[in-house]
Amino acid sequence: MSEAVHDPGDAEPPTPVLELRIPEPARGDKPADRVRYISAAGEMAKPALDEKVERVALMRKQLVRVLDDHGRAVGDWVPDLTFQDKVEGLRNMMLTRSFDARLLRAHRQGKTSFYMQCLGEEAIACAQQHALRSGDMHFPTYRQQGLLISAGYPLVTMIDQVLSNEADPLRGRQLPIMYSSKEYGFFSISGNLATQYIQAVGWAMASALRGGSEIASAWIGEGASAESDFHAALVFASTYQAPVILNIVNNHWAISTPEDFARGASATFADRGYGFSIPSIRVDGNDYLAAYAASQWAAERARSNLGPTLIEWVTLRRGAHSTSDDPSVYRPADEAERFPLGDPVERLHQHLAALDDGTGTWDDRCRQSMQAEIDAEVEAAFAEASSHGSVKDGHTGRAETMFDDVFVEMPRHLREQRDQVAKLEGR
Ligand SMILES: Cc1ncc(C[n+]2csc(CCOP(=O)(O)OP(=O)(O)O)c2C)c(N)n1
Repeated sequence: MSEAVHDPGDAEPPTPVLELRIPEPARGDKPADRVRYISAAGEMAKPALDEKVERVALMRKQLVRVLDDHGRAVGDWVPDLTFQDKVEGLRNMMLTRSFDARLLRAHRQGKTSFYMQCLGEEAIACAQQHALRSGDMHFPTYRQQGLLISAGYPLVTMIDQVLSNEADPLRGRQLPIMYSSKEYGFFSISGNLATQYIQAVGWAMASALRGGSEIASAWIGEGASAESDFHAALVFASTYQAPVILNIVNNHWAISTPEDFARGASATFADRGYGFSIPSIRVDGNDYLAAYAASQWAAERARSNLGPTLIEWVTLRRGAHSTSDDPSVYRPADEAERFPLGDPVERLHQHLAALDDGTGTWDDRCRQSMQAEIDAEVEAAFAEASSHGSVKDGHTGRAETMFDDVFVEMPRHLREQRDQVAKLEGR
């Protein structure tokens, strides 16, 4: 306690001087400290869909895990996935990783101004996409490209968007990587963090109001969960029991800010949901099978009118925040190596290779040939998109189209401005 203000002539006890708690990074050196409360694979029981929030309270502290250190799937949460489903899951994660690597290279080659990868976090989006249905709507951040890729969205169109070329469906109006596709259940990404959380809850409420069967899935990073929009979304989601999955991807870093800052005095991010009476669980985000099972559980709860579920996905951002960031100045180089939950691609590969239940065979050679086929697919998509040009070589949408797609009938002053732009550009 700080020095007291005390007048010797005063009979009252001294009043303590107020102190403000300034958060300090509290990560210990032991790898386990990074994740807090690591449970063993299979340790967490799977509750009934309608289990009371108090009875799943422990799950906001612990960690749902399915894959053990030997790649075996154990416990109540083992999902009902075929061998082929799992191979497809691995392929989607590898495709996402290969896509990211190619676009990162494109940035280094000066072909795009900006890129953001999701290295190390692929399992979460890829598995959840597989657990949801067509018609459901994701409200993603910039780190869920795995949703689009797993849904089979054309890679060429994604690259067209990153290059802001003439084939970019968003006509160069969005920052590279801020995709949008209503058809693929991928709501337009907003650069303003957390806005998508309230939009997701509103969309879910509307779906229920009109008697639909589609659910929403809200996505946020742990850093952005400190924004007031996140809390407002939880008020509405819990009050109206909206059919929504509330994902918090805890990848341990918000650019250079460690997760401790946004978490504040809570022990976990999932703790946040409990205060709103929302069943809240922590899940090993690098375990594809756990990610699928938890997403399916939350989706079924939403579809059965049991309301929202909050999921804190524990993972690690293995790469830089974006191409504008240099993590070597604020975090140890061996962080990914020491991270106790490993790598999602390696773990699902290990699981497939260890399967001895007769459902299928998988080995390093299968993986190598899949990798070669994926890299060729990405390279071909890149070549095709590049043939549409890029903003860098002037092959971009025409400036006067910036006023399109906003009003049913364009107001007169905008029509005039559009014509002026066209004239300036010599059209
Ligand atoms: C409202 C708002 N505040 C700040 C930013 C700048 N900003 C962009 S990304 C980012 C970090 C977000 O970290 P997190 O939510 O943990 O997600 P991650 O990038 O780790 O996936 C910040 C501060 C922004 N885009 N919008």
